[in-house]
Amino acid sequence: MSADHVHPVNFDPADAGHDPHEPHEHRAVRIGIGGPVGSGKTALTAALCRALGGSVNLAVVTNDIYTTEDADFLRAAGVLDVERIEAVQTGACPHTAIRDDITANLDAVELLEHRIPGLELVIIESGGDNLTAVFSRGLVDRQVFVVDVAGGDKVPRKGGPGVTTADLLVINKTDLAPMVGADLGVMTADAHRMRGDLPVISQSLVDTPDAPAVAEWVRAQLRTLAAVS
Ligand SMILES: Nc1nc2c(ncn2[C@@H]2O[C@H](COP(=O)(O)OP(=O)(O)OP(=O)(O)O)[C@@H](O)[C@H]2O)c(=O)[nH]1
Ligand SMILES: [Mg+2]
Repeated sequence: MSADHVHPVNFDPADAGHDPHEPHEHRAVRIGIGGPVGSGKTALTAALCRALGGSVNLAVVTNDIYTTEDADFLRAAGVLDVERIEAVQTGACPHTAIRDDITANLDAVELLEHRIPGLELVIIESGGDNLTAVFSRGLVDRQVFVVDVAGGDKVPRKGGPGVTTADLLVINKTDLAPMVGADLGVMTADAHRMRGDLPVISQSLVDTPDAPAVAEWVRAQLRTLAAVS
């Protein structure tokens, strides 16, 4: 796919003079959030904005196939100022724009870095995709993979690079476990077996709307990455 078909859709005319490929000194930490359709990526992104927005200078890039639905949701939720949210329309399978041709996402990140002085963190939400979709390490410094309980307790043991290699696996919607007959003990045990020492967080955004455990993990990544840069 060419970059002509994958583009940030809400460029502000005020950014028109900006060449995203121009070298610049400041680079924000980039954290990708991926996972199957409807697992709770946008809800987690909103929760992180609420939890971290007061103390971390952050922005968000959303990816949707044909719409700007997720960016629209975040704007409407009022979790961030609108100039801190950029939408990329992938026009194809979401993994294309986060793994194969990351140009539009890089452009969106660099636009935000240009627009917001001292930007520390950019959260990039992938479009919902299957268990094989992961971010290029050229796009993100860390990646979170979100699966949900409603998909059944078999999901972690099905594996795939998101489940096995993401820097953090989130098992979301634990409040729904009794409704769908999912065994959280099995999910957690399978997740740890598939991932070795990599961390797993189980959460419900109904019970803990600000995702405190994931927010703490993000803070730890910011400290680690700031120390090595
Ligand atoms: N019960 C429950 N619902 C949740 C939880 N987290 C998210 N949801 C709901 O699940 C639905 C899908 O959440 P989204 O955040 O839109 O999921 P997504 O992964 O961004 O979806 P796509 O971007 O379309 O792939 C929404 O109705 C959320 O309100 C949770 O922990 N518990
Ligand atoms: Mg979403």
